Amino acid sequence: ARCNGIRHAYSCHVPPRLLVSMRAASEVFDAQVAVVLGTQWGDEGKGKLVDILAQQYDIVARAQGGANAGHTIYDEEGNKYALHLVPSGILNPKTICVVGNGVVMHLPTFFNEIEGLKARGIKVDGRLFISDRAHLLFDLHKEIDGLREAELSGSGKQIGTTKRGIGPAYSSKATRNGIRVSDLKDMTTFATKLTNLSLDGSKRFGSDYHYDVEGEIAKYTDIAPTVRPLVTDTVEYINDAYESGKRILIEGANATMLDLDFGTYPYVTSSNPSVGGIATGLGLAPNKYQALIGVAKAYTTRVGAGPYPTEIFGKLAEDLREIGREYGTTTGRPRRIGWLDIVALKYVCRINGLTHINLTKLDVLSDLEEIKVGLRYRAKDGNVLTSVPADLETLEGVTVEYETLPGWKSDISKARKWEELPKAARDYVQRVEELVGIHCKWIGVGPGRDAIVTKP
Ligand code: 2SA
Ligand code: GDP
Ligand code: MG
Repeated sequence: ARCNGIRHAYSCHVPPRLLVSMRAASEVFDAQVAVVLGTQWGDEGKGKLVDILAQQYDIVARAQGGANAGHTIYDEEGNKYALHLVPSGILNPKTICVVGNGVVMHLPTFFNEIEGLKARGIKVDGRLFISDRAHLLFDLHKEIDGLREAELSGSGKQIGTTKRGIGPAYSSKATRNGIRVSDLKDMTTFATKLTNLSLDGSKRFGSDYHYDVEGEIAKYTDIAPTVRPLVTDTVEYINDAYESGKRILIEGANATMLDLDFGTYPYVTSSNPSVGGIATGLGLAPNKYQALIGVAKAYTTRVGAGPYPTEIFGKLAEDLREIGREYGTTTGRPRRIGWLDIVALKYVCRINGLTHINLTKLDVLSDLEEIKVGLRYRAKDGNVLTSVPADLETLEGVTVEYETLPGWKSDISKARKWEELPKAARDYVQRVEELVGIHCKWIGVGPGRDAIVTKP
């Protein structure tokens, strides 16, 4: 269904009881279950939106990824929080946070994060649950991640991972010798399982592989009693919560262009950051999701290697990197910069069935005379590609055809209402909506919690 050429999720797609008019982000977003997903290569600003919406939700849940994710939030006083494993609902005291079964859990990082939050006055006790089915990510997974990357560097084919052990942890899960949170109930069996798991590293990498199994067993024996009170059958918890009318916000990590299946494989992460990973990573069925919110930067960034058709180089990229503070939240790596890629965005909208978009960091483009958006990929043979190709060589070889839009050349960071944005900025947003066919409901104009405009 289309309204005025634009597919408006609100006016056309959702049941009548959800038809509410919302003028400010603080107004109630009437979806009992909403999912927030990254639509590009990560770092679109998912954490900020989740933090804002969390004020209206009873539960915020993570479903996939691990401590590779870096979700940055600034509170009203400008204090910065960088979350990796703790869901971005934690700053709202009323919200319960759930780490679902699909997340790979590095417990020392998780507890460090919790301690850091407590030290800053955030009440965490009784508000955080982790799935008994979640797989544990150990230092051995980080060690293997580093060794694999080092091995690939010889051929120049490094993925550019965060070295947080993500790929190896999901490998253990798929190989079926992974260790789950529920295994912490019996430390004797745990010790045998970890000793066996470690053979995957020592047999494969020999003397290059360094891992203190005994030390790790001792460490986890210490941690286990602290973990146990948080361990929950989150499948039952989340479904009971849903059935009793609780409002649930699901926080995606990473993004669809980094999806193990739909991303630029092998330059991807090892989970499914698209909607499928939400279903398998939480155990709440997809027919319960009433809103699927895609977060998209008004331009794009990518950290790590891999094809990036609309990438920008030189001074413009450097300027945007500085203005947008485009450095990794987890590793501090400079992010690559590019124009908005409509071909990729449409592909991602389809895969996820997005109902709304949060277009973020529009303020970062404010100095530009003109702004480009990538409209089409033309392959080396001259043909226009109708979607994102699976074959990397084809993707690397495309020429992007752009549309150029006028910039607004004024500060928009104080705008809080749609009418307060300059016409050229509104036109930019409307053009994006028109091209992807989805309502850009929220527009980010700064990193702060209040720096958001709701588009009617
Ligand atoms: P991994 O570590 O196995 O998941 O890496 C595989 C690819 O996925 C990319 N990746 C990310 N891309 C953007 N942001 C991420 N989180 C951090 C952030 C990144 C950081 O919020 O800034 O701090 O560097 C993230 N996590 C994984 C990664 O770059 C590889 O391309
Ligand atoms: P996530 O991984 O999607 O949660 O995103 P990150 O937190 O890794 O990176 C997004 C960065 O952009 C963070 O530093 C945010 O504070 C910042 N940010 C989010 N939205 C906006 C916005 O609208 N404007 C500006 N200037 N910064 C934003
Ligand atoms: Mg991030």
